[in-house]
Amino acid sequence: MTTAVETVMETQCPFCSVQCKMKITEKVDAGMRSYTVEPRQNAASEGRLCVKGVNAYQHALSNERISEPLVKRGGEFVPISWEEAYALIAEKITATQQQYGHQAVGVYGGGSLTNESSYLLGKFARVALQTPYIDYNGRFCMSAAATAGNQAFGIDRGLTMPLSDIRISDCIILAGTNIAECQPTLLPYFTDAKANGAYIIVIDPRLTPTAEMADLHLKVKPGMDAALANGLLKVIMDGGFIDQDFLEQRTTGFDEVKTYIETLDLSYIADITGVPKEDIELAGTEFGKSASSLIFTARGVEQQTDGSLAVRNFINMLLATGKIGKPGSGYGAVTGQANGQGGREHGQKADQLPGYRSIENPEHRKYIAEVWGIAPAELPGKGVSAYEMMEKIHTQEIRSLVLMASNPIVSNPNANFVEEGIAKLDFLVVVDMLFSETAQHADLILPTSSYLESTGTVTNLEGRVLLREAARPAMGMAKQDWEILSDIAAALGKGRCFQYETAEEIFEELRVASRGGLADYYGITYDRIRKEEGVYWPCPSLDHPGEERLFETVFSRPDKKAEMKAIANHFPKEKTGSRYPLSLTTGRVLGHYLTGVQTLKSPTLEARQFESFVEIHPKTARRFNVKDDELVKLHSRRGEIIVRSKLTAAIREDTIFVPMHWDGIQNINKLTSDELEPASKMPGFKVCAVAVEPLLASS
Ligand SMILES: Nc1nc2c(c(=O)[nH]1)N[C@H]1C(S)=C(S)[C@@H](COP(=O)(O)OP(=O)(O)OC[C@H]3O[C@@H](n4cnc5c(=O)[nH]c(N)nc54)[C@H](O)[C@@H]3O)O[C@H]1N2
Ligand SMILES: Nc1nc2c(c(=O)[nH]1)N[C@H]1C(S)=C(S)[C@@H](COP(=O)(O)OP(=O)(O)OC[C@H]3O[C@@H](n4cnc5c(=O)[nH]c(N)nc54)[C@H](O)[C@@H]3O)O[C@H]1N2
Ligand code: SF4
Ligand SMILES: [Mo]
Repeated sequence: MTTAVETVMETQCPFCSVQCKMKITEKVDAGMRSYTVEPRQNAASEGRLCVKGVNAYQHALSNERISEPLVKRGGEFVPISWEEAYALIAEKITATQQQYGHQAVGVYGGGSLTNESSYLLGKFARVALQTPYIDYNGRFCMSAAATAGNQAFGIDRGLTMPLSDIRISDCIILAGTNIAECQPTLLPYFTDAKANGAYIIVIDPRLTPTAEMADLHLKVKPGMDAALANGLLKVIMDGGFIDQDFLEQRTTGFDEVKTYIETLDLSYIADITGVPKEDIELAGTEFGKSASSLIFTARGVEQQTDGSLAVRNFINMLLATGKIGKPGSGYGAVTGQANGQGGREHGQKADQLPGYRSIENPEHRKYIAEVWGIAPAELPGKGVSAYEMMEKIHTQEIRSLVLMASNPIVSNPNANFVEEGIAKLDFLVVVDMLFSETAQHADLILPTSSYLESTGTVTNLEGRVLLREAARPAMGMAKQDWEILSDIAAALGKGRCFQYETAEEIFEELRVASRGGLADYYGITYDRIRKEEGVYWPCPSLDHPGEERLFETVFSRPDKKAEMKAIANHFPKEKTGSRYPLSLTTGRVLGHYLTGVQTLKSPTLEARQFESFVEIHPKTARRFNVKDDELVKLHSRRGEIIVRSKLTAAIREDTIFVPMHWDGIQNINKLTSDELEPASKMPGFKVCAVAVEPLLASS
């Protein structure tokens, strides 16, 4: 008789920014493997898990994992040893750089990487490759909110307050955030707030599961949030809800805002935003009269070519009423990816050095050069944003690319153009654990560890630094991301600066590198995280508790005040018209994650939803001769795709919605526009002009 063998893995979900903890038990009995997944208590998720977390073991243990280095020969991927892989990279990168210069090699990262790996990726680009060209997928995620936070407050931390403030707040605005599907384990914070009497306002062109919970749903036209916030500011000012003392002591710029708002007419705002005037009045009054208020924004507001401006206008509402830095009041940009927060602090960004330092500031360069053991002059200057890197790939200014933790052919806007560029690269190295559409174009694929097999810290949406420890050995020949980077650096002759045995050693260096910066991790250690179940940054010393609530007494700008700014009404750049009559907006569904590489490899999640769809209002469908549940063609100025129709009155009549989780013929980014917001370089994923027609003419 055989006895069953059980392996217990204590881990943390690889997907969204809540970072729920869980226990996975693998049971092998008579050759049969089975798994049970249980949530584990932790502060943010309070012991909850969503359907993605419950099934996250499936892709990680899938037999489709890449488990050895693969080189493309004659159009086929064939296995090679790590030594051969490193030798090939050294040969190709050296050849590119000798012929075209250091900047001909680019590095592209992602917000799934741990703090240790994303820190090292930045160091790898600057020290091992000496290239200015590094950026990452967070450019498409948090960049607009980051720009707004840096400008208004002087710091970019997603939530200015702990999650526990939600339950004690009197009025909560959720603008362009679909918590119920995108951070599902946080939903009870909001339903509890509602049970405690909070008034909840959701701003979204669709009646989402999040909007269903609201007291008031403002079904805004895509791209019109900044104007809507102007309308709300008008109601707040006309109602006398402003906090004069706070404005005088803690802010600058209010007079400019006031002067502009006084020129506005609420009926006109109602007209251009598509939100009835009475609803704007009701929302502004509820917000204004509440004793405490929170505003959350996510990608619906931010992934626009005015993303940072729209966010600033929501921040204007909080500042005008003095509702920040106090219990139950504050601003939250709901971070997206597992390490979307930490991944944007330690040097993956084109213009950034660790600790949120600037690569253009001589003092900052000097400090980091010293930590890295190089001369400041050896540090390259600033690079360009993620999509701008794709443009440089297209023009072949960048000829080789090291890609780690992203699938840009599916996640960048104007995807046909991006794919054309990627196909031109002389040499593409992809570090991944699964075959993404982009990995298919690689010359070399290096197998990385999944979340179950790697150790490192991630910073959740609250700014709380958590430790995820390896729960099982690496699959096959896979290594950890930071090991791969260190090994490549050694192959390039830069091993001296990349001598690490463990992730903790990298974290120890990161602590010092971030010390004194805006995102100061110096006081955080692995031991502290283990004992305290996570530590908030900023945390400048070992005896500092970490800051849960920011801005209680001062803001982080040099003058210690928050900056208000008038945001003039404006419209999305790409207009609908006779050829492209509808606004397309894009986003997510509960069961899938980003470009679907991981969740579509999970049989349970794939079965829930195996193909993409377009949400279209029944009246609009009739207008364009589209029936329910049939294949339709969508096209924009940039491309076309085919998806299945889903008729629903939950969406505005002038808008259609398609999720982003599918590639190939269902890749919605073949349609989206590459117009970028000047300040943040965020593309307008959430609005472009499209046409819809049935795939087959009806008989
Ligand atoms: N299930 C699931 N969860 C996820 C992810 C996932 O892929 N799947 N991804 C994670 C990541 S990386 C991120 S960034 C977050 C994203 O989290 P969210 O930003 O909440 O998700 P989205 O669905 O992209 O967009 C949110 C809402 O914005 C609305 N919207 C569209 N256009 C507009 C507009 O012009 N104005 C307003 N006010 N709203 C608009 C959409 O209808 C949608 O309901 O989710 C994280 N969690
Ligand atoms: N139209 C439209 N486009 C969008 C958006 C939208 O709302 N609408 N949202 C944007 C947003 S917010 C985001 S965040 C981007 C995300 O878009 P992508 O950056 O393309 O994100 P993923 O699909 O997560 O791709 C991650 C890849 O990294 C691999 N991976 C996962 N974890 C690790 C790891 O630890 N190490 C390594 N080496 N690899 C790993 C996965 O297997 C996968 O192949 O998409 C953006 N694109
Ligand atoms: S996807 Fe997010 S909410 Fe769901 S289990 Fe994972 S971390 Fe938690
Ligand atoms: Mo994201």
